[in-house]
Order: sequence, then structure tokens, then C-alpha cells
Amino acid sequence: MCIWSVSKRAIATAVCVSAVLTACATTPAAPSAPAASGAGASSPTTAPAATEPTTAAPAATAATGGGAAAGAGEPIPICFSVAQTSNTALLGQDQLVGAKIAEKYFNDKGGVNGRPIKLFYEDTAGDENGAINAFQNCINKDKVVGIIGPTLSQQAFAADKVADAAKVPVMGPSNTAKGIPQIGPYVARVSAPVSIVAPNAVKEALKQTPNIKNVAVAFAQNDAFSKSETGTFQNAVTNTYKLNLVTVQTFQTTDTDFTTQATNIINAKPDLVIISGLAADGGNLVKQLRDLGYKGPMIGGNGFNTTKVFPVCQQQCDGLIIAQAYAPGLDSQINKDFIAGYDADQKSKLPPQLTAQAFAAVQVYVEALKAVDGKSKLSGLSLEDSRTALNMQIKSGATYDTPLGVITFDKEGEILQNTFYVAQVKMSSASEGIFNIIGTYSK
Ligand code: 1QQ
Repeated sequence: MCIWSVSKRAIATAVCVSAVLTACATTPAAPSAPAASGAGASSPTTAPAATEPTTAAPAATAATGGGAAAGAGEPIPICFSVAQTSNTALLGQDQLVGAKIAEKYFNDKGGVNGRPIKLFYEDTAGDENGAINAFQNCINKDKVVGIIGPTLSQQAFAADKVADAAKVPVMGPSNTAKGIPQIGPYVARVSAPVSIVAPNAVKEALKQTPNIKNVAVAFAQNDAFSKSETGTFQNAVTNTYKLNLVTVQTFQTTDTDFTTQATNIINAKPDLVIISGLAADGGNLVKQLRDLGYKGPMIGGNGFNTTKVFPVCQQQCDGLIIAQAYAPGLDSQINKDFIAGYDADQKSKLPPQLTAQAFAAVQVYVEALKAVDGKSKLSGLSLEDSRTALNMQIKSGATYDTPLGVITFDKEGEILQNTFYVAQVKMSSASEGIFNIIGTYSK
């Protein structure tokens, strides 16, 4: 259903209603749920420069004492370590909002069996060294029971190893590349892999434009997630849908001029363009492709899953198709509570995917810690034992009713999630738009 049912009507703002209704006239209806996610954005096209030092911190060592083991009434320390600075902050800002809403929400509900949680916000900036430094602060300075972060898979492949070696649980809030849970036994993720989520976007594009034959692909070759995602997209194009891959263009996440790639793509005369990059680079490529005259359908990968991309590609974001792991219309109490928290904080009832995944990551830690504490009081466990017990609990097969739906984790820490979505961007101005849900895929 594209139009809100009565129970969902409360989550449509006036500006979004008109955009959704316009989109309804031109796009197929989603089978069930949600109409749209992500309200307008007003951020600049580039995030502030990194301010955190990137020099290597001392090697991680397993901290002893304090932390979760401290007095029964004391807060339980958890690290929320994502990109607050650098271009990656376009994505990290969404995550911080979700974490802050969750921290307040779960503490208002009594925290972990009466003990509040305290989130330590360590900035990873946008690269591997930033993430390693931040994780070392979490482990050795903040002495947390577990870490949520980092923003990028590219960072996770470096920093998660540090946490794993120190036997500190890591929950990836947005790491979607192949191989993340396999980094080590203390790693898990709440962000479903691109290998499952991304192909739905190709299916939706073919539904809208059945005569697509020739496909151009572009990806950021210095980014692990983008390389993983383009592999999935290229496999869907050539093997699943037997389409022609007419050109594969590469770029760097730091690029701003995409004249060469856009020209090469247009010269290859594709019926569909698929881009795997991050928000700033990917958004600029979309804009420059349109500016140079490409008029056909476009798919953006998970790096576009933020309203912060709207001021980058501006009106030219319109029509972009993006697979998502969250939709605001999910009809559950926890999702309604999450949306109410988002509305109170952001004055919008359409939280984006990264915000929902961050909330879910905090929720999983709170509920897993409650279960651990129920078996043997955290205040009686050493910090090391608390970390190990938290990790074991996450991988025990327990389920969590989150805004992403009911989820669980396999023994390797891979999320098992049932429902995914495909959205299409509908811009209402040069900087404001919504993700209008056009497809729902349940396993
Ligand atoms: C990854 C991603 C990013 C684009 C999410 C913010 O999926 O790095 O794995």
C-alpha cells in the first residue's frame, strides 16, 4: 500500500504526504508495509574535515576490573564508535541519532535490570587508523563491555581485529560487505549483507523498466563495501537476469570530478546504471551523470542510504532506486516507539535505515546484557567475563524484536532478518526528499 493506513498516518508529515502521493501515481505499490523513509536533509555536501588524530594508539590489551563489574547501580559502559567527522560522517550522523534515541529509550525503561547503560561516543572518522584508535579507546580507556561500530566495512576489516584480539564484542551497525562476521568470534553485525539486500533493487528496476538489456556499473575501488556490493550487482546483472554488462567504471571515494566515468557510461549507451560508492562520491556521480545527459534508470547501493545524500545529488537524486533493510511503516510497538523518539529528536517521523540499525544494535546489547545479568549478576563478573558472556549470549540464537523486525544471529554473528525493502527517491526540493518504499521482500 502506498497510502498510509489509519494506524500509519501519524508518521507522514505534510510535506511527505504530498511527495508520497505523487510517487504513488507513478510507481508500483509495495505489497505491504511502509510508504517512505527519510525526511529532508539540510546538511552541506561535504562533512567537516576530520579532527581526530590518526596516530596509532598503544596496542589493545584486555582491561581488567571496573566496567561492567563495577557497583550494582553504576552505568554499564558500551562504546558507540562511528564516523563523527570526515566525509563518512554523512553516514555516521544518522547512526549517532539512532544511538542517542536508544540510550534514552532503554534507560527510561530501566536499562539492564535496573542499571543504566552509558554510551561512550568515540569518533572513528573515515579511515582504518581512525577506527583502530577509537576502538582502542573503547577497550582500554572507556573499558566497555562491548563496541558498536565502525561505520564502514573498510574500517571494520582493520578495527574489528583489534577488538576480537582483546576479546571485546563488536556489533557492526552498518558493515554490509561479505566476510564481516568471519573476521573473528567476537564480531557480529546488525546490518544485513549486501549479498541479500542489493539484488532486490535490480528486480525492482526491471519491474519498472522491463526492456532493460544493457547495464553500466561503477564502483569505488578503494572501499571494501563498494567492491563487495558491485560483485553482488554484477552477478545479478549477468547471471541472475542475463543482461549485458556494457561497462564497469571505477572511482575513489575521495573523487569529486566524475566527468571521465560519466562520459564513458553515457558512451556505452546503458539502459540502467548501478553505482556502488559512499554518499559524497556516489551522490556526485549521480548528479554529474544526469548533468551530462543520462536519462535512464539508476540504482544506488547502500552508501546512498541516508537523507544526507540529497543535498549532494540534489534534484538529480530523483528516481534513484535503493535497496534498504528498514522501512518506517513496520507495524510493531518497538518501531512506533522508535519513530516517536526520532520525531521528538529530529522533528520527522521517517527515520532512515542507518538510524534504525544503530537503535537496533543498542537494543541487542541491552537485551543480551539483561539475559546475562539474569543468569549471573554482571556486578559479580569481571570485565573480561562480562565481555565473553555478552558475546556468547548474542550468538546463542536468542531473538530480538527490533525496528528492523524480529532478528537473531547465527553462530558466526551474522544477522538473520526476514524482510527487506526497495525505495525510490522522491525529491521535493534541491535538498529535501524521501525514500518512497516501492517493494517489500520477505523470506
Ligand atoms: C559498508 C556500508 C556502508 C555504505 C554503510 C554506511 O554498507 O561499509 O559496509
